[in-house]
Amino acid sequence: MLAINRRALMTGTAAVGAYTILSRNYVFAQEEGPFKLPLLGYAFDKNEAAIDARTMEIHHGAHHRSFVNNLNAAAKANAEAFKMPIQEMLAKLANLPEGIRTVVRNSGGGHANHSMFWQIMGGEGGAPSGDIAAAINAAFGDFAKLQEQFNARGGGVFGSGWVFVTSDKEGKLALETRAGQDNPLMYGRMPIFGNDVWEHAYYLRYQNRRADYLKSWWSVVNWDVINQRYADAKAGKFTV
Ligand code: MN3
Repeated sequence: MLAINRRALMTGTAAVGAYTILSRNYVFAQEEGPFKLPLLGYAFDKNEAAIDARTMEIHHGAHHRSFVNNLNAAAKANAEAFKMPIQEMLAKLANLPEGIRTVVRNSGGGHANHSMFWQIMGGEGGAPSGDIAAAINAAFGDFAKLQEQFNARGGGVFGSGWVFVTSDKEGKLALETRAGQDNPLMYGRMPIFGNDVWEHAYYLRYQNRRADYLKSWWSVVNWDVINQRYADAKAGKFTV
């Protein structure tokens, strides 16, 4: 039954895009266009130590996909404006045509934030290594102090938003929180890593216990990817 449905759906959605996920009772169609939902790069249960597989699946397949679909719909109607890479659009939000600013801010920010989020998880957590470790010590004292401040700031976000460790071009790190799907690129800094504190990111396992989610999240961060993002930021090669 499942296989038949899947085949029918794959065929039936050819007009709106070849990419579909059939998962339990959920089917998510993807619009065609320049924006793609990035693959996770690991199984849905890879972050089980902090985030359950079901949350990962819905968060990636439905929440993130809706940002991608919104961007593709906007790009269809404003092809010229969307020729700019997304990191540039976010950095130059105020200069974009007024008619697309909101979709770029919300869905472009959401696409960038979540693309980062999947990349920087799927790891083993533990203590940071490499250049990022030294930069954390320089900016925050030590890793334990960063975690304490990061968790406090993330816990303090009212409603939906994010907590980030950001870098400037010189590699100086700072903590920042943003409401909604705002991305640090909109404020002149590069997000090296960060945590999603919207309820959809943690509600199934943690309900209202955001502090517990923030605490356990560190066990799945991927320091190799974070080091690569940090190196790209310093080398002027940062994307999203
Ligand atoms: Mn989210």
